Amino acid sequence: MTALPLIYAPDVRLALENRQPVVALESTIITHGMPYPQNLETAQRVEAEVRAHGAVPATIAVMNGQIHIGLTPEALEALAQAKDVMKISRADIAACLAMGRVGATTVAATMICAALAGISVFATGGIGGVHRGAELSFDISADLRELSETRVTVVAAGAKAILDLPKTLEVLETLGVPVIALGQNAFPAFWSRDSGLPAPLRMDSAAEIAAAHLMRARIGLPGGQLIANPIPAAAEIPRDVITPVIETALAEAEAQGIAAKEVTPFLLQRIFELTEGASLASNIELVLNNARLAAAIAVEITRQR
Ligand code: PSU
Ligand code: MN
Repeated sequence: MTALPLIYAPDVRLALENRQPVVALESTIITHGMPYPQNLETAQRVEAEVRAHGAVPATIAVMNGQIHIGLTPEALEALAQAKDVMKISRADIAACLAMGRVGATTVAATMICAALAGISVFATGGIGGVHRGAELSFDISADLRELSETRVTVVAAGAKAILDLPKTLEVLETLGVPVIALGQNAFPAFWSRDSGLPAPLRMDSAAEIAAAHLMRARIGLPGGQLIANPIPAAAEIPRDVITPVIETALAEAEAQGIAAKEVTPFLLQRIFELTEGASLASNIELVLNNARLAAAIAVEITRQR
C-alpha cells in the first residue's frame, strides 16, 4: 500500500487533525463555470465567507499527480487563469492524476476527494443533473450517482434550471439521495428561489441537517445529502425572466451540436452573455450563501459528533 496522493494546505491539515470544521470547495466552477477575473474573486470571497462562519475552506484540485486539499493563494490564482485544465469527474480523476495533468474537480470528483480527506461538508453553486432530452442523449451527470455513493453533505442552490428538474428529482429519489430544501417547501432552481416543484424534504436549521448527516452514518447508509439552499431574494432572477434565456441557450447548444462535458460550461457562458452579466452576479451571490450554510453545518457536525 502506498500513501494516498493527497497534499493538504497547512491550515486544513491542522483543522482536520483537531477535528475542527472544514468545508470542501470545488474547482470546476472556477475553471469552467465563471470567466476570469470574476472566477478568482469569487473563489477568494467564498473562502473568506467560510472562514467568517467558523470553518476552514479547502478548495480542491488535481495538480502534479496529487490531489490538493486546500490551495495556496498563488495556486488559486494560477488555476483561475490556467488553460487546458481537465474537467474531472469519477471517470477521469485517476487518469488525470496518473498523467500529471491539471484537473478541476466537479461536484462528483470533489465529493470523492473530500471523503478521502475526511471532510463531511462541501459547498458549490448547483449540481449537475438530468439534462433536457436525456431520454435521447442519455446525458445524466455523474454528480447524481456520486451523491448516492459518497458520504458528503453537498450544499447547492438546487439544480441548474438548464436541466430537466423533474427528472433530476426522480433520479435522486431512485438513487436514495435525500434532497432537503432549507426553510421552504419548494425545490429551488439555482437563479430562482422556486422551481415550481416541491422539495422531497424540508429542514429549517443547520443543526437538523448535521443530525441527519450523522444519522445516515449511524445506520450504515452510504451516500450523501443534497441540501437545496434557495438563492437570497435580493439576488434572484425570477423564473419567468430566466426561462426564455435558458430556452435560447439550449436551442443554440442543440444547433451547434454541443455535447458531453461541454454542455454545462457552454450554457452557463451563453446565459451570462444573454443576461449581460446578471446571471453571473446571481451565481456569485448564491455560492456565497451556500458557503455560509455549509460552514454552519460543518460547525454543527463537529459539535454533535
Ligand atoms: N455549479 C456552478 N457552476 C458550475 C458547476 C456547478 O455554479 O460550473 C459545475 C460543477 O462542477 C458540476 C458540473 O459538477 O458543473 C456539472 O457538469 P456536468 O453537467 O457535465 O456533469
Ligand atoms: Mn453530462
